[in-house]
Amino acid sequence: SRLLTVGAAQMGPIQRAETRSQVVARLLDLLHQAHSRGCNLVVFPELALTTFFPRWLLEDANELDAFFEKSMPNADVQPLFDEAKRLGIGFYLGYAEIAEEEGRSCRFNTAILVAPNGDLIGKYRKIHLPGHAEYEPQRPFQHLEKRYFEIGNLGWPVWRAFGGIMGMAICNDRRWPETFRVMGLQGVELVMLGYNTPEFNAAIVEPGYHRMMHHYLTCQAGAYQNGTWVVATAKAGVEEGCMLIGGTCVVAPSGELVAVASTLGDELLSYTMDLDATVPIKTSVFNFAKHRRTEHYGMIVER
Ligand code: CDT
Repeated sequence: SRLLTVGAAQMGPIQRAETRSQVVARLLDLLHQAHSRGCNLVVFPELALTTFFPRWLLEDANELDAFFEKSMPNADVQPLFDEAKRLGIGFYLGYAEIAEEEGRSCRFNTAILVAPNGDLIGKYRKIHLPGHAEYEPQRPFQHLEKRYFEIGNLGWPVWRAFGGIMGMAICNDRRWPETFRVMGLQGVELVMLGYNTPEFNAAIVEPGYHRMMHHYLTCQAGAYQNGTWVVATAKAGVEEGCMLIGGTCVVAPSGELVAVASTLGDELLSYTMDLDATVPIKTSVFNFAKHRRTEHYGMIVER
């Protein structure tokens, strides 16, 4: 067996007035709980350093830039890197990134994976950006991810770390089977995913319980169909008047939910997983080499 104890560090709401150092203090508290439970790795949420700012139209560039990190780590976040290194815990952290690429400033919705010794293992930039690019007055809350972020340009790599094969995704990515399959084709054994999912979806009329059902459904399907563990970590609760679903969870390669958070606040969920539990699925029903029929899949990338 290859055992790995993972902490899913759910966060309650982050209000707009909360400073980075106040947020980092909360992350440190969750990290200490993870240490006391023997975690090797902690998964923090999407955009874990700020409130979910795409809910507002921000036309002032300085106001918008204040939600982005120009470097990582930076002075505000360094205490998290230092303490995680001291405790020997790796982590996934979601944040808004401004990067200088080919002479221009690009904004991404980003997650990084940091090793227990503090080294950066890898970076992922969100590919499936939900919502819209223009202000929509009929919405009680905007969802302007298509305005504020560029489509991630790093694909879905996997990394050999923590004794297994690690992958990252962010929030809306989980609803797309391609996200999991691209990593599954590379043998992924643990997909880490942070999310901010509002309870109310202005785009369609649906029963409220569908939001949580679709969250579990997609994480469980992605796990099972690729024989991988999934750790999905929410930012939850009422943030600036907008309710974010919780539902932080650990899903086994069988597709079973094996751990679920019980609150809508800061809560450390921990679970000891056996990365070898991926093997029975990967070598039987989803043995890709044996059973995939790629000659019939062309339409998936042609359309
Ligand atoms: N953060 C994020 O990607 N949230 C989306 C909301 C979709 S509704 C516009 C999600 O898929 O949960």
